[in-house]
Amino acid sequence: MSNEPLYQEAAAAYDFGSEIQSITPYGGGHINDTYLVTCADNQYVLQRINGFVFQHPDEIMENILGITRFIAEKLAAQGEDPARGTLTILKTRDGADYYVDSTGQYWRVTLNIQGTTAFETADSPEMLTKSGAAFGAFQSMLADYPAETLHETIPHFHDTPARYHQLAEAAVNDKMNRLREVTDEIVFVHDRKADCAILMDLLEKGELPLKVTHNDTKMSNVLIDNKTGEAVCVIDLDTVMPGLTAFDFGDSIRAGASTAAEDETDLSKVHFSLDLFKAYAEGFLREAGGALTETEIRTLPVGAKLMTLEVGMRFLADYLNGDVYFKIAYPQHNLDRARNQFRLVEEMEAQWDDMMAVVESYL
Ligand code: GN1
Ligand code: MG
Repeated sequence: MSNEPLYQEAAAAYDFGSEIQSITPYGGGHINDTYLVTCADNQYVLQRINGFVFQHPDEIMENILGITRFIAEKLAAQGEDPARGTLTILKTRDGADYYVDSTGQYWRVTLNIQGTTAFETADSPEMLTKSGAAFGAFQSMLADYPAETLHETIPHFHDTPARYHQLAEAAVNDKMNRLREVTDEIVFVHDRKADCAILMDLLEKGELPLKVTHNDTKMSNVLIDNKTGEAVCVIDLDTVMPGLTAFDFGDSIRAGASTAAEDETDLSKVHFSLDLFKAYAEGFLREAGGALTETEIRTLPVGAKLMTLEVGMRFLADYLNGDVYFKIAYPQHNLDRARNQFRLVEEMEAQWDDMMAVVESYL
């Protein structure tokens, strides 16, 4: 075995149609390793699937192939270009949908959608309305997808009480001896323990329907056209699974309706913007609203609060566990992210009645 970097071994498994000019790290994802492969005639995205986070990468690829084919057919029938509107998986030289390298890690390649950008936060309310419409349309398009064929890529992904439990376990174990630094944060979460169960309880009682959802609808998972500002394509399909509409709406709000990046440490800059919330709701409900029940619409703000609290708990648990899940750039990164998300939760609570009024105007 040579000691060339693994991404080069992976790239060599593909025929890109023209000579590779460069392979460079790409994007801001916290989980997979992503590279942009620039060739003479085209660009591709090469990704190593994180095998710690995703225990069955083959099942992920099966999900993604099914979903992208389904969406591609619908786009083609509407006269739209599937190569821009959804991800296209490139086959290996051996005709496989992914490559397993000499160390057993999984790689995949998609066409890079040219002339687009993934934004960490929205530039304007209009951008948020467009990304809301894109995620709303994504959910509508998958409304008749055979959900029973989807693998659950991460079980209990948005089961907030389960996430609470994982945090409690991390605190009890206190592997890194960091618990003493985070007592305020633990109290913050504990005070909201009852809230964690709101959505899962409604699901269990049959009052909220299970849908095919994206489950990771942050702003940077929709590509925006550099020229027109239109939302072109929803990406990062690793967590498409059965879920609640409130998960997708809520996760977008968490990321998109904040005035600062997810890891901004100056908390005086971190605000929940009701205007951005309104803007996203407008786009999302225009595209998905027709199919939603009254309870689904009324629980959208709960989704926003719980997705924010939940990922804050996940960052905090990962900090306590020694940063084994999310990529970090410095030792306190996960703690800073958690504090940032909890600040947003507080701001949402302070603007709760206004959030409710926005969604109720759609009933
Ligand atoms: C992770 O991979 P990325 O960066 O899109 C995480 C999401 C979190 C997000 C927080 C599979 O998403 O659940 O909301 O970080 N994905 C997984 O930025 O855990
Ligand atoms: Mg992701």
